[in-house]
Amino acid sequence: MNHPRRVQLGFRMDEDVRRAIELLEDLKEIESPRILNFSHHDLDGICSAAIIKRLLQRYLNATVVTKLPPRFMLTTSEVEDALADGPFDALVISDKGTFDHYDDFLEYVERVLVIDHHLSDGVPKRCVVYNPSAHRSVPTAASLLCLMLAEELDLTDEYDDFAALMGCRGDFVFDPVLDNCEEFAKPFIERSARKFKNMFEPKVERPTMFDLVDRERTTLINQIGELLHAGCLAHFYQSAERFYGPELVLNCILKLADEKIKLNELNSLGDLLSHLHLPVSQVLSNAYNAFKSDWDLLARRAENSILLNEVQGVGIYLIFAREAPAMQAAPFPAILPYVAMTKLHPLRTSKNHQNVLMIVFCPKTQGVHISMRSTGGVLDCHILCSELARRIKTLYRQNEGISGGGHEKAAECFISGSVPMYAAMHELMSLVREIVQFAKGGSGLEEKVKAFNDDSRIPRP
Ligand SMILES: [Mn+2]
Repeated sequence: MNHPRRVQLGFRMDEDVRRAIELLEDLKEIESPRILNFSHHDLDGICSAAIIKRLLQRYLNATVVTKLPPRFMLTTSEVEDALADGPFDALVISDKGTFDHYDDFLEYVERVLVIDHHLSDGVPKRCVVYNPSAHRSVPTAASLLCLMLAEELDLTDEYDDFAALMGCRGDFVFDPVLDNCEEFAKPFIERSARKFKNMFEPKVERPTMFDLVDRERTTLINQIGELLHAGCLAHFYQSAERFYGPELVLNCILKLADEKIKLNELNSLGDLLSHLHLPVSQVLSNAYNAFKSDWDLLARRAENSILLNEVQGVGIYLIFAREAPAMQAAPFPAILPYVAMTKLHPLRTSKNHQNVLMIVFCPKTQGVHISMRSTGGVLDCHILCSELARRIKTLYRQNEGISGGGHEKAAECFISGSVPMYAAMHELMSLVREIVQFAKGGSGLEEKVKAFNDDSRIPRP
């Protein structure tokens, strides 16, 4: 038995966890079940997919088909396409949001399990959903939730731990240099810091995309996270067009386990790459070099952000810029929003705000991508992005191609289709002006935010 690791208090008592466990236990009745897993194409989603695949192969002797399509929300046509490979006994949707239309997939597959940590836009009622953030924000990563489920069912090993740790890294759950961490993940991160001491040791090297406050030091875990994040983008760079980045990264993580690489003996990225054989190691390091030069380019573009206003201690800034040339077609936050994140803390300190909210307005090949990143405070990125998407949908009577949401401190809004760029900017500015007026008119910003909240049907206590 490997259950003394009762990682999170009350985990087993959670009704949603119990239903998720039951669904997986029931699959034991089927000899070698076929399971379809759709996971988010970012680092956390890929790490979730790695943990799910390893668990289901071990525990159920299952055949697991993993799909990492380049958009966040899973659609019916993607499910239909995947079913061309034959029927499945279960569909697992990980780190891809919690949407009520996920219930529709029960028409195609008998069991649907959603494992997620995004704020919800409507919780499905008939599938099994494990999402601690379904009704109020509980910052964590989907891969940690997958690991916790795996620990309840079966023996896990250091490679599952490593995958969950990388997922937490990708989703900014902890900062190993500052030694801080979101509450939910604390027991796990503390355990990992003991297990992978080599990866948590601060060192004076180039700061990574994950070093948001201390830009002097970094750690190996942040460097590996950045390398793998760049790997997820590999197919956008010409040298690696025949590889699909997310699959490449998934295979790297699985390979470390297959080859039993001693993770606690790695000392540098070079060590890690040397275990990954050609051509994969070459593709990864090329993508990483291209990523770093794109980063420097975008850091210059993001230098002159514009202060729009300050609302109850939150300085609201705007960056209006294009993505790196290779990323202009990426339908997700590729590099620029991460660059913007590194500007939050310097602005907070130098301009004396309690908090900073950065809005990144980025015209792309297909429409406009608006990202919001904040250090916290009264403005909630998820609510603002959801509200913006809702307004533009209503104005343009268009549902396809417009979406918004995410987390309190990081959210996205995608606007494509027939909506012109100036209209997206106009609606964004009206929203900001409204918030400012409410705040200054004394009628309580919380009430306004709550009104958005009710409008967008996001249940919160
Ligand atoms: Mn995630």
